[in-house]
Amino acid sequence: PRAVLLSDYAPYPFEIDEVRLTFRLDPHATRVLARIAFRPNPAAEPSRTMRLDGEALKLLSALIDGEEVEPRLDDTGLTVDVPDGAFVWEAEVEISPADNTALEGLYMSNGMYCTQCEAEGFRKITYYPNRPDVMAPFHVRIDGEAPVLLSNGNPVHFGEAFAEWHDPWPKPAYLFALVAGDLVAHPDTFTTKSGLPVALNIYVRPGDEGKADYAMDALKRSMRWDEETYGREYDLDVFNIVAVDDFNMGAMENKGLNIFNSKYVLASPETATDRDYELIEGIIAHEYFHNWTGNRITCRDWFQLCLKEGLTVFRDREFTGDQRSHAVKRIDDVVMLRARQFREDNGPLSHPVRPSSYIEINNFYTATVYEKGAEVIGMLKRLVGDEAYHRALDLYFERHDGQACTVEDWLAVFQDATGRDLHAFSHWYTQSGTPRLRVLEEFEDGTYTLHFQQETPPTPGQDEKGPQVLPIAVGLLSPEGDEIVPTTLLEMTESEQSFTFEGLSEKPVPSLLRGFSAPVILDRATSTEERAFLLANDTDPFTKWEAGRALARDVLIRMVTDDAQPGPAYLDALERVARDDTLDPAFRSLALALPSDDDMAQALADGGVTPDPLRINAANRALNQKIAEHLSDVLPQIYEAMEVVGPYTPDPKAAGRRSLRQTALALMSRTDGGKRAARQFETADNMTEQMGAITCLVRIGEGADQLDAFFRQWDHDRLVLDKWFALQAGLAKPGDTADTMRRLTEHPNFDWKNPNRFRSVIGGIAGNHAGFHEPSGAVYEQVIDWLVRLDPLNPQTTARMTTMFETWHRYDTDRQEMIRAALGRLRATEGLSRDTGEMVARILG
Ligand code: DPP
Ligand code: ZN
Repeated sequence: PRAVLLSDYAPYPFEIDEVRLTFRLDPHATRVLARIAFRPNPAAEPSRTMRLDGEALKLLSALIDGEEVEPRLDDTGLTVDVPDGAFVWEAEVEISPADNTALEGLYMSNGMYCTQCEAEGFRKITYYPNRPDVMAPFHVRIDGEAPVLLSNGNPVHFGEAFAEWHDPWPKPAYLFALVAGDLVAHPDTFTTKSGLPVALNIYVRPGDEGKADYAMDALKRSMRWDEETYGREYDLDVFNIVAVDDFNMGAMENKGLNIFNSKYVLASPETATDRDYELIEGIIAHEYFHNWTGNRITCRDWFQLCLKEGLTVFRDREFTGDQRSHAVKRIDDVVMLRARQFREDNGPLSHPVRPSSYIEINNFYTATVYEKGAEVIGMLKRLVGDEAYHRALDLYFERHDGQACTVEDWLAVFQDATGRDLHAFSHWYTQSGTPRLRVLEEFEDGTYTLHFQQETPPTPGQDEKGPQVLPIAVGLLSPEGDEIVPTTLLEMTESEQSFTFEGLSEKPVPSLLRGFSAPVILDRATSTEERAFLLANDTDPFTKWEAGRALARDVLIRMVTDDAQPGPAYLDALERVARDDTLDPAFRSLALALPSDDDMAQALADGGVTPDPLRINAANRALNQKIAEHLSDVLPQIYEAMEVVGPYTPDPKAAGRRSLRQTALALMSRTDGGKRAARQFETADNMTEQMGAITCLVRIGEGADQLDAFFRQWDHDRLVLDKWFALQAGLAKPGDTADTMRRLTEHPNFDWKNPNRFRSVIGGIAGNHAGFHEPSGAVYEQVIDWLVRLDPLNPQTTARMTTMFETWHRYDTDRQEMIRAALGRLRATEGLSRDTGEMVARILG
């Protein structure tokens, strides 16, 4: 397969005035009639042949201006001669949604028709210039028996077994959507700031009624927030969301008809955890916010994916921060960024926020494009300030509404709105790798100097790196713990740079990279005492938490490398946090948690030590045990004090209390044999507490009866059963992991064709660091067996799962060889998909 290059971009030779589609639905023989009005694109080279993309389509007829034509067909589309000037293309194709297991294009899920067209699924529906810079209004007619027939835009006409929809907003084909099925609406209304009424509906399967209230509430809050924060109003008469059980991704922002993985819509207190509620809120917001950042202003080509994704992630983070807690949200996001994006950036899959080449674009919906893309926006906002940021965004919407844009357009808006030269900053989009930031300090005659040095290690295809523009937010504390210099932004642009603070009476303690102001790895030799001091005294919640995290990491490293025991400085500092009632419970819960085993493997590898997964896991357990013993007085008090009385509500305050309570329960379970957890399992009336209890039990090797009871209680609920599978996969003991995986995948409820279920087991194993890397390599082999099996059916999910092997270079030579051999076997599979082929080739390097 050939790589697509950013440098090869050329505009499409034709524009489209209107697309009219008619669907005659049938599971095995759906007919799609397309009538498309083309005319030459004045901005492109004139062409008398037209290329249309198409895959797995049976062409029944093709006409231009009413005359039959004979296009030249090939594997990826067709070419046809066209007249001079405007013309109308008409084609009828037949497709088989029931046989579409890739879940891309038009497919079926539980008897319901649905679509997924991002990035290039529309070419499996009809012949079309399937690229985001070709935008058109769509008129869609659906003929089908299903009671609910939906497409984008506004409804224009309904009748017996048909529906017509019109979407007046020109859009790229990746935003097309169609849904047909036996669905129940959860209706509501919203009135925009300008007074326009919008009919809102969330469609779910019969039986799931009553599980859409929270998503609806989140949607209305998102709509209001985008009006108030960005001045963005909704622009159609209706906004529909549909929950689908079989979905490769989280959700999709199709114009006026968002389609969601049901996992991110359906919730009830009995079936969803606090974390599920928070994800639903965030993803509903994310997809809604795409209406402006993605749909009204879209991407010129797929290299610009971060233009919509980085910005929309940034916007949904701001929203969640406003709805809940900015401090907690920032910490959560940094934990995720390090776990996923730093990990990616440190291995063979490292790529820039804007890649310059791909084989399969679906492989670039990555943590780098999304999360690092959002970090880049956050840095930009910090550098220009809040007011200028919003001025630039206003200009962006004003200048580019209705267009397909590039990163250059985005940066030009900031340059024009602020007068700032952003050339150096633009390297964040093109240079891959995580910068290492080294810090030395100096104090003399009342002057305190911070010397910074940055370096970005080589990454695939990029050996030489220049310095990045780093916004470094810094505060200074006096040795007594008072803040003497409040948060100040230092702007680093060179490889080496120093900043001074004058007029200080004594050497201060620096609080560096407040709010995690740049996505870098901070490297600074510091003492346990100083970290404990910052954990106790820092005013910035992120750096306060970070100090505790660094303490825990240092302790774990010494436990792994020197068999050291955790010292009192760490344990006492932790106890002070645990006892500090002035802190937000959600924050306290985060501060008491340890870095994951995967984080520790990365930290050890960064320090030149080959990580041993079993030792890391043993150290984690030993440290948790020590903490539990050290905090044995205070944990039961926390557990009692954080009880939330009354009926369950998913609000952030109650959720924060439950989170801290769960942290206490998890620690106490290390020393009480699971007594309290078993009691909580009996009495829990909500999934957060039920799941919390059973997790504690399984983690300490107990809970067999509870797992059975849980299964019997929930065997009818797909989303809850996913949790049951994921829990066992994620917490299997290293020696049992291969057997556990076999038992789970042989279970009658292991519906491996359902991406959520597949991910719950195979992804659960991937998250079980010691289990995945158990020394015999048997788990690697089993995972590969499953990827070989899934690939012909669902290349996208298979390719995504290969990232569990992206860190192979960290480990000892035995593991490296076993992983390489296992991946080699996948690579050699007859007929391997382009998706998986590209990923395996990149991972193996
Ligand atoms: N564009 C989608 C999103 O919202 C991709 N599934 O991220
Ligand atoms: Zn998105």
